[in-house]
Amino acid sequence: MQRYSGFGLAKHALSHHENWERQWRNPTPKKQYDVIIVGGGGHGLATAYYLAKEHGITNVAVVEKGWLGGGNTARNTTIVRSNYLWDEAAALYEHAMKLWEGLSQDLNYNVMFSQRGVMNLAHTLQDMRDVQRRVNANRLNGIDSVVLTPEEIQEIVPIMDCSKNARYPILGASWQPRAGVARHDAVAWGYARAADALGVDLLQNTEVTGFKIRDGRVYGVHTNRGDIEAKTVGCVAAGNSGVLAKMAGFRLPLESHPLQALVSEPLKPVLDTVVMSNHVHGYISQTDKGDLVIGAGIDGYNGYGQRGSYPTVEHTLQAIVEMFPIFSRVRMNRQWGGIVDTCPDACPILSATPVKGLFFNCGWGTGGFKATPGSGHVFAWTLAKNQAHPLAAPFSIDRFHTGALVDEHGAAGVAH
Ligand code: FAD
Ligand code: PYC
Repeated sequence: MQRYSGFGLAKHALSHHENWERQWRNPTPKKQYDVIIVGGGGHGLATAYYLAKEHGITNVAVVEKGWLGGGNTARNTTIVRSNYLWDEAAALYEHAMKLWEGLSQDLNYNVMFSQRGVMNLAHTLQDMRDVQRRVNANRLNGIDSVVLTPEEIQEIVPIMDCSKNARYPILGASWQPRAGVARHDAVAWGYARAADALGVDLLQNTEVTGFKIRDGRVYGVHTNRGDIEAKTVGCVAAGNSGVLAKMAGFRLPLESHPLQALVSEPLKPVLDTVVMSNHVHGYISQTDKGDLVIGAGIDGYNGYGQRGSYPTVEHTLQAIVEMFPIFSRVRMNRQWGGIVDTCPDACPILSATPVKGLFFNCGWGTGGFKATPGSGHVFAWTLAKNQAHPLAAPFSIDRFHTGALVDEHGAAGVAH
């Protein structure tokens, strides 16, 4: 990253932004690429970056209908952790965690990865049993995870009401110290800049409207800017994956739901970790700017609205204020929604499809931000070698026929 002296800062503060250097090109689509990635969110951009960097495949287009990182990448609450229950999921998310730990250096871009710890609260005896089971499973997989008592929780978060007569008494929590948050926009921009520098074409305002398929094999996409050919196409379109699968002539076992979040006015630093409660449907962290970032469980209906709704805000804030009475008079600034693509087992799909050469990376539901580097890394490998990466293999769509589901509802962190 560039460093500025005091004089440099003053010069840039007074200069006009028209002269700022662009971080990536705005190329005209070529007729043909080796690989097309549909979807310019964090996962699509990471896939393109690792294709170029690790496999030397640079004749790649990322085709994005809007602007880079404007989907769920820009709408999520940035929680990163790897404390999943089953070996297959834990291995995939821990692979991502290790990449997060070196990502700013790798991209030469500050993604503001902050390992401030993530706490998942337990409010009932069954919650506690689930916490203990998951923490034990995590430790067997070499993942840092501990069970906290209410006293230990109170020490880490002095402003939380941990008293026995709270409306939702806290019996304990799981705690992953290496978990935390990262800056979502910076993740998209860092991957975009690095992919562009390696020769990847980032095509914004370019919507895929259909697939060119002949004899059961893909050979390109139709877009609002004309047809583009490639023998390998990877779809990484989160909440729009079902729509794209339909265009290709098959169905995916996905449901699309809105998931909402909101932020408050900025406050002085009061909360230096992430607190989540699946039981009461609320979680909270504080950004470096001071805003409280608050999220809810998914909306209980299918939909493509990217808006917030008053009942969800009210329900979530009730839970937050019960846990944090200190926040009862904080004003909320903004609310929004994103479309999440949930699978029956709350795990992703990283898979070949019935159409040769066409692959899907989707189904991350409420929890894909944390997977961004790992998802891109293993999906790039899968596309480059036309073979499932060992960490991706358990997440093939075949599992919905064979029954080998990986049920991660308990670790999903957000109520489904
Ligand atoms: P996106 O960023 O949505 O990118 C997909 C892109 O595909 C979009 O830019 C879209 O415009 C593009 N696209 C779609 N259709 C087409 C088309 N036909 N042609 C071209 N382009 C197309 N996860 C966590 O791990 N931690 C969290 O704290 C967390 N909080 C969340 C909070 C909320 C409110 C929401 C909504 C989600 C949250 N998530 C969280 C989930 C996380 O945001 C997603 O799993 C992740 O960002 C998905 O990344 P992506 O790159 O696959 O999708
Ligand atoms: O998966 O940790 C998570 C998460 C937190 C908020 C939304 N998803």
